[in-house]
Amino acid sequence: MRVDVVSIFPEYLAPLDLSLVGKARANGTLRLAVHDLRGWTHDVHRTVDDTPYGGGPGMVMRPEPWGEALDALAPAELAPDGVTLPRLLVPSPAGEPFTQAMAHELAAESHLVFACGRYEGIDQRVLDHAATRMRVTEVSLGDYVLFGGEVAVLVILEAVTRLLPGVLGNAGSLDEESHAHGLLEAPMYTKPATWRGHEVPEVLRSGDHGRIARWRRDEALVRTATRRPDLLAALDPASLDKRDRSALDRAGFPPPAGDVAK
Ligand code: JAH
Repeated sequence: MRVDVVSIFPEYLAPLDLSLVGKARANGTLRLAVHDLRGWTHDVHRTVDDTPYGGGPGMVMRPEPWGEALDALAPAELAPDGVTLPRLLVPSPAGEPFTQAMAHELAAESHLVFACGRYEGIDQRVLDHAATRMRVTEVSLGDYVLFGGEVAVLVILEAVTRLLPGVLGNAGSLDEESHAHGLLEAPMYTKPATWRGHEVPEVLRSGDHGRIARWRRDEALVRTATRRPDLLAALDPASLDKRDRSALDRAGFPPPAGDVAK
């Protein structure tokens, strides 16, 4: 996968050299380039912002450097595979929520371009014009405001890179992890069996794989009901069988209405 990131603080993206994202870059799985937006300015002060039309506080990123950057990185006539339009991602508190499902979607793309805004954001016409030759998605990591989009890009690229073929190997199972099945995961433990007076639950040391699977499923259900009632409510009621419902009931949660599986 090819990825281009445009920012006025390219050094903010330095962590992408590290850890497993850095390894995916080093072995060619991820062809990532970070670009300084100011390289597409022409005035002596390399200006990237200006005052907002209509008034108000703060500054807005001016369109001209962004237009040149996107012309250079995603020329209209030259998609990498000659067919698919590159995908432009713009982190913004006004974007659509980033989810594990979106991470999977992005991991299947051949070319991503990230535009990191600062200040009050990027002139809207940059996105409107880009949409004539790229697929544009404004994306939010959650309901809070940062100084700019750079940290959001770090998060998104970490979530996407681990889904690229060959990055995880068999050590990490993508279909058993949190959010693959819409539930939070059960707690995990390792040795020693007793630590500072706290014991690992007996069931996990029993060697009874059936009981262990049931215990983990119950923990996942109760955790999800407690911490993320929104996720529980979004489950297909038919994905909960009688034992699931009884686990929720024993913990004092009304199971979602609907047909019971099995
Ligand atoms: C802030 C440009 N949802 C996290 C997030 C993403 C981007 C921004 N803030 C929060 C942001 C200022 C300018 C982007």
